[in-house]
Amino acid sequence: MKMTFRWFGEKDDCIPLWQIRQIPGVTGVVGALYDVPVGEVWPIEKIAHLKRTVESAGLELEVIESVNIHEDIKLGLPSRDRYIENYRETLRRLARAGVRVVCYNFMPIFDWFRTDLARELPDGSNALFYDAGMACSLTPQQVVESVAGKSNGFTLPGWEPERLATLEKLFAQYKGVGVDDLFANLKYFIDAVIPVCEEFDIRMAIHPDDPPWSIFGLPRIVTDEANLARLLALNPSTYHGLTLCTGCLGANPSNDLPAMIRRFGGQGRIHFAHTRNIKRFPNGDFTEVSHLSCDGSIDLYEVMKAYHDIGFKGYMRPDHGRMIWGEKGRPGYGLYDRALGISYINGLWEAIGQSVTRDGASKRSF
Ligand code: DNO
Repeated sequence: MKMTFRWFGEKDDCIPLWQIRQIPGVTGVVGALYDVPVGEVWPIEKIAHLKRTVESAGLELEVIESVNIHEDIKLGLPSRDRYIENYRETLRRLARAGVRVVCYNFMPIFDWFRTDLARELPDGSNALFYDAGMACSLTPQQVVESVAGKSNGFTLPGWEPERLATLEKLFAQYKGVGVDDLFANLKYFIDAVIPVCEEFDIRMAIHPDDPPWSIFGLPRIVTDEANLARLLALNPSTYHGLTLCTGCLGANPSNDLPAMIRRFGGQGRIHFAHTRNIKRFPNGDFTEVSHLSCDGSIDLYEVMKAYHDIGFKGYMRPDHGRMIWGEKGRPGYGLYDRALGISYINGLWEAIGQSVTRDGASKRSF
């Protein structure tokens, strides 16, 4: 397992690389180019600059999150071929720069979705919150406005204002696009990029839908074990794999996360692990919490045990954290709580490895 930390770049992250370098166990950052319009080829010089910046801080750049997918690809429009060709070229360039995994999502219009970016928790910290009732009563436009107004001045990943300015048009385009269409459009895309991935040794890792159910009547397909199996079956190459996000998939209580990790990880199809906790409420609301198992609904010990049991060698990152100790920053992406999350994950990993070694069953791999 290789521990990483998401970083939004020199201009758009208030956390400097030297601080990330000092978090125990972190070997690399998960980066991206945020100023290249979705669908365009990533410029070689910009990739090289990002790589140099990260490496000169003593860190690796082996994971990109995300190379976003143009809506025309998700919609299956004839113009998709141009965007897919661009994507293939971006993959070649990233692979030549040493990137090994690309995380992406296939959610129509919206990326992750919350109703509140700073809900206060009993200990005075705050975190991202999903209010199920409010999610049904708000219009997409109201959601966009409320998210933009509360992001502490940062553009949130997946919530780029240019794209969301055309909401009405996008919703009209998705009329009549159902789950089967989305699967077919994903297959078309994956079949086109996987040969490049195989040739250049770079893996695709699709991120689950967050939350893992339909919003505003839009289809969503990366939601549960059956759908993950269906999407992996679209192309048998192990270069076509998953980002297993416990926080996203865990919002649905029927998702058995350790079982999914054992099944898909055991098949070599999990390339990237997002590890975090959430607390579900009986009315369908959920809040993000610290990574600690007893603070939320997800048993992180069982999650890490499953990764350990399958001998997970992929990349992991803590996912969102709370805002604690008065930190002001990008919602979900402060330094302190994510660093605490890493230390907790490292502790679980070491303890699981030690107990396994003592039983004589296997060796520690961290
Ligand atoms: C939010 C993230 C997502 C994720 C994308 C992957 O904080 O978890 O924006 O990066 O869905 O493409």
